Amino acid sequence: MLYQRSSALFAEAQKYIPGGVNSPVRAFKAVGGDPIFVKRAKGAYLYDEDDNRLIDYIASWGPLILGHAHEPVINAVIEKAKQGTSFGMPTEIETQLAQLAVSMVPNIDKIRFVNSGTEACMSAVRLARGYTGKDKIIKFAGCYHGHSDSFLIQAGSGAVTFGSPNSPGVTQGTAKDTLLAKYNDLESVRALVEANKGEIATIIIEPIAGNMGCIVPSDEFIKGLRELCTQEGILLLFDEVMTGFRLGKGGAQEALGIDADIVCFGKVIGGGLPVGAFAAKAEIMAHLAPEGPVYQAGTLSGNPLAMAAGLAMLTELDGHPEVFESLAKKTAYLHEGLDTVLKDKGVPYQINRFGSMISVHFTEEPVIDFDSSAKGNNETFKKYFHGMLQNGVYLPPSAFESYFLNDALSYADIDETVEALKKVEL
Ligand code: HOZ
Repeated sequence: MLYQRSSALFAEAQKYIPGGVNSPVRAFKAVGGDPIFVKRAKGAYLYDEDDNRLIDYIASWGPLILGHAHEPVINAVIEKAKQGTSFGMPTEIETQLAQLAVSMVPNIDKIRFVNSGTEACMSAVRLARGYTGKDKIIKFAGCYHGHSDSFLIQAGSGAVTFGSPNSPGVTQGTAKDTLLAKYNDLESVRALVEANKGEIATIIIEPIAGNMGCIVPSDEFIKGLRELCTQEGILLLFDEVMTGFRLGKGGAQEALGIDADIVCFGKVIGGGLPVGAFAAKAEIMAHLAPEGPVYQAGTLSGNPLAMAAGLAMLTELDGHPEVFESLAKKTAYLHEGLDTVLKDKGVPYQINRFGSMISVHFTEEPVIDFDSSAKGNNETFKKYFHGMLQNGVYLPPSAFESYFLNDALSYADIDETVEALKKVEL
C-alpha cells in the first residue's frame, strides 16, 4: 500500500502544528514512519487520503463502538445543528442524556458534562478533594487520566510512549500530592495509605487499564482496593473514560461488580463528539457549583451537538445491550486468531483481553502492570504494526495502547486481519 499523499500532508502539517498532530500518539513516533491522514470512514473501515481501505481497530480510541458514521448518531447531529450549535444556556437534551446515563450506570445519581476525559478526571479529583477536605491522591504507574498536571506522574499512553511520563511543566508542588502505586499490587497501595494516614482524598484507577496496553485487575486487587477505601474514608474514583458504556451498560463497575464513589466518562458517551462527564451519588455531587463550593465550568459543556450524538449513541446501546456480548465474542475470536498465528512466529508474546479491549505484548512474562508492559520488545512491535498496516489493518501506533473493537467489524474482517498477520515477518 502507498501512503504518498498522507506523507505530503504530514509534511505540510508540521509547518503549522507542533509535530504535525494535535495529540502526540497520532504522530507514529513510537513506530516510525509517517502517520496516515484519514479522508473518511464508514462502519469498520477507514479510507485514507491515498484511497487505501484500512480495517480499523482503534475506533477513534474508543468512542465509535458501533462503527464509523453510524446513521442514528450522524442524523441526530445533523438535525440538531440546524437548530443552532451552541448557546451557553441550558437545553433540554442535557437532562435527557443525564437521565439516560444515570439509568444505565450503577451507583450514580447525578452527572456533570464536560468536553473531554481529561477535564472529567481533573474536575472529579477537585470534587473529591473538596468533598473530603484532603489534598493527596493515589494513582497507578502506567494509568493515564488525561493530561492535567496532577496525572502526569508516571502516566501511560502518549506520555510514556514519548518518554515523558513525568512531564516538564508539572511543578514539584503539584507532583508532591500525587502518590504512585503499582497496578495489581494492593500492598503498594496499603503502604502509601499507611504512610499518609488521613491525608488521601481519592484513589484514581482505570478499572481495566487501557493505557499500558489492556491490563485486567485481579479480583483480589480490585476488591481489596474497594475495602481499603471504605475503611479509610478515601473515595474510589473509577476512570471509565475507556470502559464506560463499552464493557456493558454499567461499564467496569458492572463488569467487575465493584461500586466506585466517583466515575469519569468520555469517548462512547459522546458518540464521537467531544464529551466527558463525571458522576456520583447526589450527596457527593451536591458539593459542585452552583449547588456547592467546588468550582467547575465550561462554555461548551453540554453542547447541543455533542449531547445529541451522546444521546443517540446511548439510546442505541440501551436498546441493544446484546451489542456488548457481540463485541466480546468478536474480540475473543480475534484473540484466538492472533494467538494461532503468533504461536508459529517464534517470538514471545502475550495477549491481554477484557470485553472489547485487547492488546498484544511482545514479551515472555504476563503483562499485569506498567513494569511488565514496558518490557515488551518495541522493535518487534514496530514490525508487527507496519506489517499489519501494509496489509490493510490499522492498529494503535504504540504498544502502550489498547485496541477498541467496534460492532461494525464482521467475522470476515477479523478473518482478514488474521490472514494479514500471517504475511507479517516479526
Ligand atoms: N489519549 C489517546 C490514547 N490513549 C490518544 C488520543 C489521540 O491521539 O487521538
